[in-house]
Amino acid sequence: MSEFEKRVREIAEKASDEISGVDGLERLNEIRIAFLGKKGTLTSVLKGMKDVAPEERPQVGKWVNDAREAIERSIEESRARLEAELQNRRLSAEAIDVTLPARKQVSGHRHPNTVTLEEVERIFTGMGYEVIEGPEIEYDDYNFTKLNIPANHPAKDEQDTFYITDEILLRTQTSPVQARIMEQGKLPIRMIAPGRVFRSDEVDATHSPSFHQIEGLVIDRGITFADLKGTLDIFAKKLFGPDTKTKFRPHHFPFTEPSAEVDVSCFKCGGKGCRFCKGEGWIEILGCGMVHPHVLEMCGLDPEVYGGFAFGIGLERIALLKYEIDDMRLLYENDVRFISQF
Ligand code: 2NL
Repeated sequence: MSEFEKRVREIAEKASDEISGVDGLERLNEIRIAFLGKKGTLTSVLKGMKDVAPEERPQVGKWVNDAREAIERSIEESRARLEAELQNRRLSAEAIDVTLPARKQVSGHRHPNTVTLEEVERIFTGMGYEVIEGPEIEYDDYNFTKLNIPANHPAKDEQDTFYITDEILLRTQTSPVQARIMEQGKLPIRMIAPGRVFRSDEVDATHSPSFHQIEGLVIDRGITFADLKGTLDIFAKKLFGPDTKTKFRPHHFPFTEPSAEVDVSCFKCGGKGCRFCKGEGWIEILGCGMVHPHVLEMCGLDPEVYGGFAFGIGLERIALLKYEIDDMRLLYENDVRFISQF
């Protein structure tokens, strides 16, 4: 055996040993470069060709080429084996256990306050009203003075609230939003002002220091108490059903004159008296009245020319009634098992 043939065989055997013991694709590539690369062991044999007698060169060339092909073949086989192993390992690591219980998709639910507010807004926008919001932090002037509740007025005591400075407070009603709109002087006005209000009340089944109001205001020439009655009667029928009757009881509010509280016939017993209406047949739902001339004046309108009516609805009160919820605190706990019943 010639010296060349022996060298090529040794190289081929060594390559075969290393390839069969390979444990990764990177190592396999290193082996390929070590034997077949530009500076590889097998390539170096070809570089020794200049020392070979010309008639023997084709034979040496054939040995080298055969060895190269054999090494390339076993590298390819190893690569295929290693890639298959890698793929199998990945597949078993990423296996999905289809017998596991599915993850629950928990979805929320609109709050009963929101559902109720949207219904009230739908009724009034349907009658041509705008929905206007304003700041929860207000000037004492807009919250009280312009609404005919001057300093030392007893109504101010009742509603006494959270002061930030002597002049700035958390609003106790949403009427300051309406006072601001009157001041802008664009008439006529047909609006409702929904939003959060604050009062220093203790928490119980029907009270909370923070709750929501929807106040309404209509200002134009020639508005009468009949407009007020007709509007709120339609509102009550749309909210509680077409058989609902309304009753206007005289009342007093500082910002309206005359003023009234509105009762609706009990939608559970139709007015006969039951546990729900505590035997009365009637349920109070809101307060209202004709806007006091002094309020109009303080908000820049001439009471000789313009007049109108206003009303205030407690959103939680309506939501509790509509959904027959007996404790206001349930509305603030935000337990989705409760919320999603409505
Ligand atoms: C109630 C009573 C009421 C008003 C709110 C109002 C607003 C302006 C002028 C005059 Cl800008 N009045 N609002 C009027 C009467 C009653 O609310 O018991 N709410 C729960």
